[in-house]
Amino acid sequence: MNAICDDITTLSVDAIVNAANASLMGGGGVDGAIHRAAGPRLLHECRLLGGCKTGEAKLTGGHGLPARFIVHTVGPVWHGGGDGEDELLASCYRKSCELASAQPAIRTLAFPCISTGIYGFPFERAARIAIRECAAHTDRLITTFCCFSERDRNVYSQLLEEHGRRVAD
Ligand code: AR6
Repeated sequence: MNAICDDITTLSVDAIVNAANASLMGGGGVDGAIHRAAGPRLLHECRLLGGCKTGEAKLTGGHGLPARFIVHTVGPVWHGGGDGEDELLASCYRKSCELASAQPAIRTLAFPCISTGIYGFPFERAARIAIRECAAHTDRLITTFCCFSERDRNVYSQLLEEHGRRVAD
């Protein structure tokens, strides 16, 4: 697992994850950027999927992206933490890892910081969940956390170091 600061739509990995909404019809933030970069054939493929529930994940092709696949997952909207948000976010990472692991052509996978933009999930709390779930569910995969600011990347780098120390103990 590693953390970088980049535009996820530019990454040459086997699959990127999209922080989508339940309609899978595109939106703002990273979802909008992915749809713009992938082109209209992505929207066409998404239309056939019948949406996606919060905490679930669905796979499409990458179309115009350098990545061959996109895992679309729907994070929870932050309502203060008493609404099952932690478990739903954990489920996004778990289901995304499982879906990617089941596709033999996927070895490298990049995540954006799901739910931490428009959906308002506290950043560090989300990052701890992301690292814990990916560590537990990505035996076969090389996972990158693709942050959108240096500040966010620093949070991940620090938490990944902590995680590495715990694993080594
Ligand atoms: N590359 C990497 N990360 C990005 C990019 C990018 N090009 N653009 C934004 N981010 P958000 P959410 C970061 O709001 O909170 C959409 O409208 C951003 O800085 O994209 O899960 C969907 O349709 C933040 O850290 O997703 C949903 O309605 C992270 O991506 C809703 O937003 C997630 O921010 C989902 O909200």
